[in-house]
Amino acid sequence: ERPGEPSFRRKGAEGNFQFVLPQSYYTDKYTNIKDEPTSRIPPDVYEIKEVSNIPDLLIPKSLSNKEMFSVFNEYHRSCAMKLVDIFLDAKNLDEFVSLAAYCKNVVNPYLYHYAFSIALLHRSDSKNIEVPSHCLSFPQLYFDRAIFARAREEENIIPKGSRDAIEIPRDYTASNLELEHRVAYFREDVGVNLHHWHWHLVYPLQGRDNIVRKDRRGELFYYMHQQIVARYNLERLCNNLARVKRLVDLREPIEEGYYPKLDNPIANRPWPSRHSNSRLSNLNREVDHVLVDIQDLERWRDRIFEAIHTGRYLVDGENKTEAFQIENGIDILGNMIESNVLSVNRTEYGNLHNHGHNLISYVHDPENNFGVMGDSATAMRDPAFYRWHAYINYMFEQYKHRLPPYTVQQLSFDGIQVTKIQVKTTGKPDNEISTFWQQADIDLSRGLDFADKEGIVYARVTHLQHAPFEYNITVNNEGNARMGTIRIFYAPKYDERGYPYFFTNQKGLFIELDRFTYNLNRGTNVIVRKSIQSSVTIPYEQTFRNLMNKPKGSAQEAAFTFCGCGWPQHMLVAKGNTSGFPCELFVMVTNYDKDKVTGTNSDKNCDDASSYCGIRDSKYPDKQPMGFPFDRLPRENVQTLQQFLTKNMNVLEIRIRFSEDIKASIQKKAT
Ligand code: CUO
Repeated sequence: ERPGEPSFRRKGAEGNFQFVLPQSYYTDKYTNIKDEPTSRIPPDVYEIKEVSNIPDLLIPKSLSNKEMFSVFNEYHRSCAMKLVDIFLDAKNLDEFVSLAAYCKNVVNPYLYHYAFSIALLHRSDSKNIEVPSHCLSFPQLYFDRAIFARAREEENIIPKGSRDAIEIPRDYTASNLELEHRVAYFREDVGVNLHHWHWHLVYPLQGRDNIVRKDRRGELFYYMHQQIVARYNLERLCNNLARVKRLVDLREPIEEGYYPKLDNPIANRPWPSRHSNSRLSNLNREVDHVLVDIQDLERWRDRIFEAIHTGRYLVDGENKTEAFQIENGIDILGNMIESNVLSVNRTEYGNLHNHGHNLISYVHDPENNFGVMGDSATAMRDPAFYRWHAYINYMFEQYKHRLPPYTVQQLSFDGIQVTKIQVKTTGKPDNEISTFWQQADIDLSRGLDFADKEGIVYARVTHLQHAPFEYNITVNNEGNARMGTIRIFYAPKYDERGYPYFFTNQKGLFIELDRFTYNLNRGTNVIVRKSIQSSVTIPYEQTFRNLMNKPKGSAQEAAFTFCGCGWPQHMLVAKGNTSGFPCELFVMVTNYDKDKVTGTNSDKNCDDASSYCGIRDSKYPDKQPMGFPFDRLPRENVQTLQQFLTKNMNVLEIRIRFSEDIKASIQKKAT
């Protein structure tokens, strides 16, 4: 990239533009480049106009160019949101582009990328512009640091056409002798981490109302992270590990160490590691404006529990309390615990979840640079992430368990019966899902400074994959034609000891696989639904194909670059095991008349993964509480899943069978 070139491309038939900067935009260090002849510039030229008012960047610039930026740090966020405001205030797209180009080399590059991406997502005139892929801009945050020297070597020494993709071994952070490493393929998956980075981009913690105040965002914070913990727990059970332990006591040593083996592209040094049994400490990081004691977190936690258990919270600045209402109590609690600027009372309930990230991220040395838990792009790599979020989830559960159980009537859909469920995979026995390793190649060249701008070097990653499958669901409708919502979840059938679960223990392990509406005719309906249609995932191509170099301006390029938020399709189901890991697949049909939400938009380009990400510029498309029907304790006398079922639900035992075969999928020989 030429310095100052904004990292995005305008989409459309015209293809890509090369951006030409006004001379005055070049900072001193690039003076030699600004005098270069423009003949190097290809024909599609977009000339950036100089803005008449140079923005005041004092606040964004106060974070140095060599410091890593953290979304969990309030001061860093304030710097970024100031820049977001500047971008949002640009009168039109040309002015926005011009401002973006001006700011690119002036402010911290990581902060810039974050602020620029938020502005792109939230300006009405930039909806058709792709958000730059985080993994292409900062590959160091996603791939083993060892490959970058090799990538440079390939690019320098090996001529185009003869380069091979650089394979990243699956065991690069440890080996399976280290128990926690058995689930490293989940924690370190590129798609999983991209999803988490993207989710926090769509739901920033502070900023203007149209950025922060999104429908049920506090509830979605709870639900999306609850599902991550449920998915991680299932993955652990498949690998003979017990469910993750909550980080209950902030003063106990944290058993799990973590060695990221990643480079920090901004600070230009490796990410710090955490050795086993490290203890959290109070933080006093003057430069990052972080001053927080463990005791602060304990106080906020206790106050939040008091609010949960009394069912009332203290209103900010007033000597009165308000009750959590059944309709939005979980949303209020989500904002409070996270905590974002919508929190009802930050003085009283503080900044619990974010400072948990901060405390853990500085554990190795409270006076040094933060570790992977401090960045939403890398946090999910660390076993401590799941311990902290399992604890946060426990707080939400405490609230949910105080709500009245759903009655049989609330759960039922009169005249509707789910009579049969089948899961089919081509070439496999019925009701078996097949998993294996797959390899994909990712272009590293965009995020690295290669001398040869045309050079491409691929990293070859190995990730979990499953064979595509379909659900066949038979539903009997005794009434007239009507619309139903089909909800599909699954959970492990047996616990760590091989015993069946009590419903109260199993309900938190249910993982959403899909939710969709279906027009039910009178009589028998056979609903066929494919795994790739899932409402929790984005397509495989969106994770991997858009990480490859595509022909400029091609249809392929246009198709996969929107909205990166969504669980990656290749991680839809857990790994299982070689003998066929038993799970229970649950299907429920509910009445769409009660589920439908007025005022939702469909955004065909951006609603693939609405269950975990919502829909852009729209209300959350389901009226039921997120996680329904597993979010509350069951009615009296229900001890097992079978006892919980009403006629509009059914359960099927499935097996997930893993094979060690490695299949090649999207592989490109580098050119
Ligand atoms: Cu996503 Cu703690 O919120 O990482």
